[in-house]
Amino acid sequence: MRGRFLTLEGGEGAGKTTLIKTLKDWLSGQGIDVVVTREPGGTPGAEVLRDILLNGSTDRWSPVTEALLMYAARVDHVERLIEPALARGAWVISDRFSDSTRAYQGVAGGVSADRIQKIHAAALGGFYPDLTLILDLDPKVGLARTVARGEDATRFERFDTSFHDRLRQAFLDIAAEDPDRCQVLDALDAPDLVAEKAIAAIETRLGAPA
Ligand code: T5A
Repeated sequence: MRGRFLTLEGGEGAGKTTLIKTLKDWLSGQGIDVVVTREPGGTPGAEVLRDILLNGSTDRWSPVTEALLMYAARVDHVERLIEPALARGAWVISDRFSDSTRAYQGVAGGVSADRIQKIHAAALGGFYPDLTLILDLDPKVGLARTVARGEDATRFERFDTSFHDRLRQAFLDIAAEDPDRCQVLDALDAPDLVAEKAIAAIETRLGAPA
């Protein structure tokens, strides 16, 4: 049986990586083959593109170029890792996917939704996640969490406050446009509660893992 494709989305420091660890343990505990991955990245070629996308000055790439580079990485990721895993019955959990391009390069970066949709269709046809969990958080809180972590800021973390405010609204709008696929979670909750609500959403929307 084909596996399931689950994506986590949200602004900076929303808690995706933290939640993914719990979801992986929960699914593995039920005997499910789980593949955890991330975007941009996930395959050797896509990780090379991640490096040039996340490092350097904020104006290194225009939003359109970023979108095209994100999709170049995404096609490699889908063809070489995600599709083969789903075909063998594994569940794939990706830290970010196409909604990040819609939000970051689209709404926050100014590339029209129509243009991004055309890039998606040309690159991946009708390939979308089965379920997307959107971690909603005040960007000030999320960015403070990433600062507290002590790592160097990525290009995107260094964009201005209004960029991050637009991002938050963009993810909420994506969820409202596609309620069958997307579930919003309050990322201000404690990690255990976020995980409890995420598991409930997976069971309700995808059925008990088997
Ligand atoms: N991008 C990506 C685009 O612009 N377009 C695209 O198409 C794609 C795919 C990726 C960047 O690329 C951009 C978006 C991003 O800017 P990244 O380094 O992978 O860069 O950045 P993020 O995906 O934002 O990941 P982060 O690691 O910064 O954030 P997470 O994974 O959401 O957060 P996490 O789990 O690491 O938590 C951050 C801190 O908060 C704590 C954790 O312990 C950690 O210290 N924490 C909580 N604290 C309190 N309460 C909770 N519920 C907490 N959950 C976690």
